[in-house]
Amino acid sequence: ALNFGYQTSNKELRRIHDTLNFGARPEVQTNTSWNAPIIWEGMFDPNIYDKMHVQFQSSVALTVFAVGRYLDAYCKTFLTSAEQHFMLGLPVTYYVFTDLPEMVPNIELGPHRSLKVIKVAKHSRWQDISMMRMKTISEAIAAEICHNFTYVFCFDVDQEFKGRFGSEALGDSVALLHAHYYKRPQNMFTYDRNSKSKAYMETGDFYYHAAIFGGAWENVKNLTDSCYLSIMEDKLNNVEALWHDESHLNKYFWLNKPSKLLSPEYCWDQSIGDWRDINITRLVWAPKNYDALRDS
Ligand code: 2GW
Ligand code: MN
Repeated sequence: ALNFGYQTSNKELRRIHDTLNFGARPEVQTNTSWNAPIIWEGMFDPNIYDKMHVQFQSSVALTVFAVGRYLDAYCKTFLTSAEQHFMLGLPVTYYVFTDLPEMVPNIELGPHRSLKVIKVAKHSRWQDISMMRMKTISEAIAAEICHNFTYVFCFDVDQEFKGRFGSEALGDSVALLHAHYYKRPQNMFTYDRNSKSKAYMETGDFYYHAAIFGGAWENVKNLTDSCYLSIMEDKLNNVEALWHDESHLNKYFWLNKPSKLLSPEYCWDQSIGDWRDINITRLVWAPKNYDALRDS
C-alpha cells in the first residue's frame, strides 16, 4: 500500500527522524504543518544517516534527461560533480535519457556506481521534452528500477553539485523548496491558475521546484503516473499548465503531502541576492544561455 504524508511505517526511519535537531536553525522553517522535516544544514549528523542507510542496504537510482543540446551543454558537469557529492557510500546508478546515446560522456565512476544510457525520442517542443519525462521515468521504474533500487531521485541536468548531497535527503516522498519562492508569500507562487487545467490550484503549502523530486520507488511511480495522466488530460482539453510538469508536480504534492522537504541549499540559484539562510550550497543552477539552447 502507498503511504503518503508523514507516517513512516518503518521504525528505523522514525529513529532517523528523531535524530534531527529542529532547533539548530531557528531563523528558518524546519517543519511543515503535517510534521514533515525541512532539511537545512546543521539539523542533522550526516554520519548517522549514512550508517543507517548502509545498514538498511538502501540503493539509489538517479534519473536525468539530456536531450538535444542539453547533452553537450550540461551532462558532463552534472555527472562528474555527482560523483564527487551525490550519495557517496551508497550504491548509485545514473539513468541518462538522451536522443544521442553515443555522445554521452565517458565518466569514471566510483565503486558500486554505474551508468545506464537509455535512448529516447526528441520531442519537437521543449515543453514536451520536459513534461514527457514523467512518462519515461514511470516506464523505467516499472521496467527495472523497481527490481533493483530502494529510492529514485529525478533531476534536471542543468545543475552542478557543489557539496554533500547525501542520505539525509532520502525519504518516502521528497520535494524541494524552490529557491526563488521559499521566502515569498503564497499569493506570489506561480501555481497554475487556469481552472481548465488539471494542475489548477488556488492555495497550496509551498512552491516546489521540479528540478529535484524523489522518494521510495513506489511513491515516485505514483507521482510520475499521476502527473503524466494529468498532462495528457490537459492535452485532450487543449490546455497546458503554466509551468508544465512543475505545475502538475505542485498539484500532486498538494494532494499527496511529501514526507520530507529539502531546503534551497539543495538547489540554489547563485544569482539570488539574499544568501542569509544558505549555510552550504549542495547543488547550484548552471548558467543558461537561452538564445543558444532554446532556439530549436
Ligand atoms: C528545455 C527548455 C528549453 C529548451 C530545451 C529544453 C530541454 C530540456 C532540452 O532541450 N533538453 C533536455 O534534456 N531538457 C531536459 O528538461 C533537461 O533535463 C532539463 O534540465 C529539463 C527541464 O528543462 P530546463 O532545465 O531548461 O527547465 P527549467 O530549468 O526552466 O526548469 C523548471 O521548469 C521546467 C518546466 O518548464 C521543469 O519543470 C523543470 O523541472 C524545472 O526545474
Ligand atoms: Mn532546469
